[in-house]
Amino acid sequence: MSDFVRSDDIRSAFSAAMSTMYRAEVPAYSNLLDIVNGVNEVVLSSSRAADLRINPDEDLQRISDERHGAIRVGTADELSMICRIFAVMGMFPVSYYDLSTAGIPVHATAFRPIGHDALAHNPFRVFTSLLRLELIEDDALRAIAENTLSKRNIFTDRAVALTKQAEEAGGLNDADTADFIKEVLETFRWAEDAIVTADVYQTLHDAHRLIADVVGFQGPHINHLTPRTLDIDAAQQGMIDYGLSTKAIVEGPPKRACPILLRQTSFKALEEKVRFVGAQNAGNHTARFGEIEERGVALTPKGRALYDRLLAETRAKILPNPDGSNSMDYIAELNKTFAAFPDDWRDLHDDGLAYFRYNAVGGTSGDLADMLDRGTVEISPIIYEDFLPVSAAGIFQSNLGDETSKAQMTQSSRMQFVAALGAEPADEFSMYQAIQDQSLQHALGQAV
Ligand code: OOG
Ligand code: NI
Repeated sequence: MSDFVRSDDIRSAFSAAMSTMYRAEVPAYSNLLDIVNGVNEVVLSSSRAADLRINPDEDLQRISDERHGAIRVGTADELSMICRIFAVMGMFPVSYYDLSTAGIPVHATAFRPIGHDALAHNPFRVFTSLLRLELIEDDALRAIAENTLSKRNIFTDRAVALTKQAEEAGGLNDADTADFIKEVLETFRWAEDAIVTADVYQTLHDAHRLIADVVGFQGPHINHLTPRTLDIDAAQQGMIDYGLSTKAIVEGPPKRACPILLRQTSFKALEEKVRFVGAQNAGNHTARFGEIEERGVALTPKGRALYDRLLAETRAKILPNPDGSNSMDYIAELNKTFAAFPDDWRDLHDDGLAYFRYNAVGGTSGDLADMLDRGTVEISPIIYEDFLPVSAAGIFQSNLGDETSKAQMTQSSRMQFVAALGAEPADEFSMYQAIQDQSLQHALGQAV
């Protein structure tokens, strides 16, 4: 079926269209892109680029591409349709994230490409949360929310029809692809018109801000798009210099020679004008924000366990105040605790803490360790493509809470999520492992 557009190309085009739309909707996002691109150029032309071991065939051209966005849907039907739409773009659900442990009434997955080639082509991903209505305690309010959601349709008829067509025929041609992108974009577009009255909005908001954001509007507007920076500390400083009000600290691991997992920071949500049903005057809603991220090497289960332990240890000693008043102390403690995490590519590799790709640069055979010592095989980090599910707050809360009942709740909510999605999310570790195994086979095949 050579006249079908490759799903990788549909995803790239969709990601670009989404970015263009969001740039027009949220001008500060444009500024953020400029800041990040400037920082990336500086890093790429410095000696740091070599130290990062960026894989040239994989990462160089994709760094300035969009990295991730996020939406929140309200019903199982919405989630399963989104799943089918993303599949047309070669994006599949990976991992399950339970955010209720951090006091947020949603659970989520990330739709993203899988496999080395698709990721190298365009790694666009969308963190997609499903509201957990059952966590609304007030029966009357829950009924209002359910009723409101049951009446909305977040997809255009044409988007649904083209998705079915793609599923049945096995793809979309050029013209249909253009149409598909345009129609699907409508689901992510911001619309000022709320679908509830100001009173209902306020009651939903009082229950949880996020409930008002999901239930109050016609669709799951994209709430942020996050470019990838190669130096988040420099980019954060750029945001501050530009006058964007950023979060006090960068989330995740500390600054390191060999970056691991994911470090993120954001600027605060915009206050936007909305029109509530039946209201004379405009109201306000805050939803959309800007975020940047620095991605490092994906960790193995052993590496991840060490990361989780060191972060929990740090947070048991000091929690960052939202106003930034103890940021310096927090960062100092984080650095001190993470001194226990090896910060050298070869150590991370040899200790089985992180995933790598192998590249044969000289023809040889023998022991892998020898080849690495001699430099005939080189390693480059496999970049982490997923998310850090339980934020610091979540880790802290689970330390306080009743572990057993939490575990049970997580188990049952996961099953609910999988049923809503209509698919089992893939396991992130096994996918990194597969990429590593494949590259080793390939490198050894070349090295013999
Ligand atoms: C999604 C938050 C998760 C990230 O980068 O960790 C996320 C949301 O706020 O809807 O995007
Ligand atoms: Ni994000």
